[in-house]
Amino acid sequence: MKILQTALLLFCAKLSVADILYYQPEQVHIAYGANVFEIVVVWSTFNDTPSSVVEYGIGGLILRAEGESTKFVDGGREKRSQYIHKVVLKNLTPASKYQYHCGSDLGWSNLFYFKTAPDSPNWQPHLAVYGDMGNENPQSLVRLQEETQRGLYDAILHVGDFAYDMDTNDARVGDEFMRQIESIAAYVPYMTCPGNHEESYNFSNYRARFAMPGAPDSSMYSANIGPLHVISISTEVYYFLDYGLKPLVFQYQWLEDDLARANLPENRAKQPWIIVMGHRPMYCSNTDKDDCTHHETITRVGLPFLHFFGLEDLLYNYGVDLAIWAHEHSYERLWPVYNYTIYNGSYEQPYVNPGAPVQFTTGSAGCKEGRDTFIANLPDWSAFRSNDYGYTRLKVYNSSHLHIEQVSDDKQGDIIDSFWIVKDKHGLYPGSKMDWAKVDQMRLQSMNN
Ligand SMILES: *[C@@H]1O[C@H](CO)[C@@H](O)[C@H](O)[C@H]1NC(C)=O
Ligand SMILES: *[C@@H]1O[C@H](CO)[C@@H](O)[C@H](O)[C@H]1NC(C)=O
Ligand SMILES: *[C@@H]1O[C@H](CO)[C@@H](O)[C@H](O)[C@H]1NC(C)=O
Ligand SMILES: CC(=O)N[C@H]1CO[C@H](CO)[C@@H](O)[C@@H]1O
Ligand SMILES: [Fe+2]
Repeated sequence: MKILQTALLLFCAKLSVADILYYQPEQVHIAYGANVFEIVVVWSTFNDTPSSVVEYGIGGLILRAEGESTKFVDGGREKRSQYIHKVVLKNLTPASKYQYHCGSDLGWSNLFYFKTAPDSPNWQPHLAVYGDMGNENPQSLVRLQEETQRGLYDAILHVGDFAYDMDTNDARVGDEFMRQIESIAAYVPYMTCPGNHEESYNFSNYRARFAMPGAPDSSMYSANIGPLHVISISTEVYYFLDYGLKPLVFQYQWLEDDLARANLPENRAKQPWIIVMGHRPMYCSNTDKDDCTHHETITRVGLPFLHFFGLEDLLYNYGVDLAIWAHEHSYERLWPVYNYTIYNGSYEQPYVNPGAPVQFTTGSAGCKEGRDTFIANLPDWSAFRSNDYGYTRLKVYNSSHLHIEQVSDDKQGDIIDSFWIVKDKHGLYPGSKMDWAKVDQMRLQSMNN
């Protein structure tokens, strides 16, 4: 009898390890779908489940949506695999708190919640923004957890460099990081762009784990978040040229199309604020040997000699309001600068109708590489810099006022820098050379759709 019991126990134990335990959902995170009333729920299981389900609703789990899973095999030696499930929740009711859990009949996640945006032109989205956080030494995480769960933010922008690195230790570091950020990313849309630490195996960990809106994959997309048109790009296509020029050229053309479309009057009226986020900055005054410490950043001026595909001209010509970068493990705010010329006469009253895109770098959320230092002299285009650990808060008040502040983790959450961008009107800068043929082309395209 005893032997039979033990055998049965062993059999069950074996079953549970192989067939039950790994059906349990983990690494839950959400993102905006095609619009802010669509939420994409993403999670992982180590064995596949017959279905991928989110049960959700306002005040109870009364609704159900199904999606699908994709097998992801890491490129490392062990070829570890997992199943990444994606379910899109559509037509959500505005300004509502939804509860949800995800999984299948073989196992459900914890109960989470998110709040949908109001369906109003007066919505004032409030975002947390940072890059370079890491699985080890994620300095800003605890404050972000606290503030996210207290409902301070509508969404988060993680500007590249996630886990250091997601593929490390056969992608176990990626799994650990995704578990770590569940405490924020399961509650507010976690919007991303790839950084250099995501490069291994052709950015496959990044591509597989995040589900950003738009085609063809999570490395370039745009999202309308109330009055914001947020464009996310990969600066890495300029640096890892062993993947060829095709990704760079494709992205450049996609970006110009997206900017032209965003500038159609009917679109710019709804989303006056155009923000571009990418991992590596065009300007920086750090001491490390990065491209931005030299004069000619490849993202800024384009390919060597030919100078094709430079981003600075594109951002300037299409009236981008704000560019956000990371990668340097510090915070640095710039005066409105174009081609090393500052387009603002008054340093005391910054950013009132600035004559060029405003930009800042926020890559100090932590990570095991620590802080980056600055060169001794403050360049004239640099307005403020600090290498305190921390992150940025961005809040849009209305079509004329956008506010940004930098939180220091070293100083217990104190604000070490804050500024307004104030605009009477959005659109082209005095010297902008927008390609109007491109805009017309986008107009035709949008009419045909
Ligand atoms: C990298 O991945 C992209 C997207 O999946 C693919 O189109 C491209 O061909 C890949 N490049 C290489 C060199 O494998
Ligand atoms: C940028 O500045 C450089 C050097 O001052 C100049 O040669 C170049 O023509 C400028 N580019 C543009 C697009 O104005
Ligand atoms: C926009 O918001 C700012 C900051 O709250 C406020 O001072 C300003 O009056 C607002 N403008 C309009 C047109 O509501
Ligand atoms: C507020 C302010 O000083 N704005 C200035 C920004 O830069 C342009 C171009 O140099 C000036 O004309 C504005 O007066
Ligand atoms: Fe980086």
